[in-house]
Amino acid sequence: MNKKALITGINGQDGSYLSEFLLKKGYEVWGTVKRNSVSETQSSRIEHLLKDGKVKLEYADLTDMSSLIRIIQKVKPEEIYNLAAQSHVRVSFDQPIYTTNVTGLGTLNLLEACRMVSPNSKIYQASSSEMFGNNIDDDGYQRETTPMNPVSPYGCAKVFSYNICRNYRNSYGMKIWNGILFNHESPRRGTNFVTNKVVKAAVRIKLGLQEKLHLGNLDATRDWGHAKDYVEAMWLMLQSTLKPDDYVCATGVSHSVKDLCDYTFNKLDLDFRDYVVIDEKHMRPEELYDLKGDSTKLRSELGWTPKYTFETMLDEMTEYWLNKYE
Ligand code: NAP
Ligand code: G4F
Repeated sequence: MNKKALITGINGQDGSYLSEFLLKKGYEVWGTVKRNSVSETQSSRIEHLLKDGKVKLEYADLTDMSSLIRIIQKVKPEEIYNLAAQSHVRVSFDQPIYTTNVTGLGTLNLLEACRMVSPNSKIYQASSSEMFGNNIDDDGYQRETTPMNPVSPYGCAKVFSYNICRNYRNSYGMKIWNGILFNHESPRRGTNFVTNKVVKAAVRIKLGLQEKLHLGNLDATRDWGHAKDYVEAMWLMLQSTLKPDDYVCATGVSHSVKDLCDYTFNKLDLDFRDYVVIDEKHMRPEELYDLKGDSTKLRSELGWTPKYTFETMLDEMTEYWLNKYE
């Protein structure tokens, strides 16, 4: 019998890559989607997987525990990947209560649903480097032991989820892993996150479809990896024969938003300084300045290695937008 996996937020960037990854491994893949008035939108990233019923979808919302109980009861999955969230940091300042309800309390709804109807399912929780805030160890990295000091409503909600997962693991012996993932991107990344926003705009400028690119803080640095590499890390955690644990997943290399602009525009024979406009609208009330992760634990205990670099990832994203417009 094939193993069954349930992915919350299956139509997100990570959900779509994880579905492809698990299907290749022979899993029966189930996913939850949030109802949208435009039905194409609610499954746009996984349209290619819906043909032949490869992936099975159910409506559910992290804020509606009854919907979670219903689907977990129906599927009884061996593995649950909790990827659903209001995942945009800037938006979390505009919608702090909604973000906390979904990204924080939503996780508790899922844990309770699981404890009631499928306590033996293994659970992956999508924790985030945003939880560290501006805390950095003396050697310049963040790792599993770095104290958490979130600087956004999103970060605060993720810290709650991280802690409640550890609490349910310790209190009830539930098999729960926190993957503390640093930023990961791809052509499927929402275009309101900085990487895909920059790449899409650079291509449009090159093709004469756009004149300027409005951005916020160019000095912030991030450890950017590729989502395809990171979904493999999620799966590796749930296959571990060691006790359930928390793992940082990162490339260990960081770049500034300025470096990102420089590399992307240069590849298209453009100078970003001619096009980028600094716009207060994209600044955050509190900024997380620098992220660089040490994933030694994940690499040494579970054998994870990323295949993409910052440059090969941006090349793939540029190629995607060029093909799309040409
Ligand atoms: P994403 O593209 O924003 O996908 C999030 C998914 O969650 C979407 O399918 C979204 O549906 C769904 N969702 C939103 N609110 C929901 C609700 N109330 N109930 C059920 N589903 C809901 O995010 P991602 O980049 O794939 O990230 C996956 C997870 O990893 C998220 O939890 C994110 O916070 C976390 N994370 C991401 C990164 C990163 O760099 N990508 C790093 C660390 C952690 P709609 O599209 O219909 O809104
Ligand atoms: O691309 P971003 O919006 O990603 P951010 O805030 O780091 O959050 C992402 O990564 C987290 C992991 O650390 C995830 F948990 C979270 O779900 C999400 O996937 O912004 C990156 C940096 C920030 O410093 C921001 O201030 O880029 C800066 N930035 C500058 N101009 C901008 C812009 N960000 C966005 N989104 N849009 C701009 O115009």
